[in-house]
Amino acid sequence: MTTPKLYQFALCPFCNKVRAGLEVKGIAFDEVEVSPRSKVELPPMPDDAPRKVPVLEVGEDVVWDSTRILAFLDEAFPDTIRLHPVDADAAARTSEIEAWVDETFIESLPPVLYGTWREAAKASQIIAKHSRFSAAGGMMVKLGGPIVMHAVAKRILARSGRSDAHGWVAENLDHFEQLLGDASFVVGDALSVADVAMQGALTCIRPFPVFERVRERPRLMAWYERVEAMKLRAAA
Ligand SMILES: N[C@@H](CCC(=O)N[C@@H](CS)C(=O)NCC(=O)O)C(=O)O
Repeated sequence: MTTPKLYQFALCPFCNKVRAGLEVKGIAFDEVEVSPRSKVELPPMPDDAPRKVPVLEVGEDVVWDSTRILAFLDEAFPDTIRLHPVDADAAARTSEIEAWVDETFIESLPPVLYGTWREAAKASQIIAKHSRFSAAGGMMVKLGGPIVMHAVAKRILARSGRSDAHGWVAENLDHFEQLLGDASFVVGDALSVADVAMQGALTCIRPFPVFERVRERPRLMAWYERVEAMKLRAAA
């Protein structure tokens, strides 16, 4: 089989969610950083497919949408750790939490990735590290992207009716911590797509000041590291 290719933006939480899935499964992959405006790097896709990342290409298969990609991985790589429980109740619970991560938690992230100029500068550095765009194109992505995203982040925060971006993330962390309780994983006693979605999204904010809000919660941090250790073991 050819090496899977993940088409991504380095700082897209949905892409980090898929990366976490690939990593816990120990699936080696190549990453292609996509230009945010033109998205010229994307592979050919049907007309009705959204021109969004993440997109995963595995041989002839081109799959888009993080939720669909993680489901596809369980089918396409049956010898790897399964992310979707076989038990119907557990499966429903994991999907519910995955949807909460996608719709509620990830919504609160742009204001802590780009909300202050310090954060936007950090974002720019990370994007630069992943990009292999031409000098002019690269400059547009490194500087233009974070400037545009700074404005978007401000709009998202205003729309939420809040003024404290880090406080918003902290509220969401409270919710996830309650779901986790004292358990090792968020649903049942095995890793699932619910853990992968949240841990991937958190990995996206790890280099940013807001990650302090995770570090200051021992139970949450222990869970984060538990999933991280599974990635390292799968890679070994
Ligand atoms: N539901 C999709 C959401 C993907 C998504 O919103 N991706 C954003 C980046 S975080 C994107 O590609 N935006 C580009 C655009 O809308 O032009 C998923 O789970 O993959």
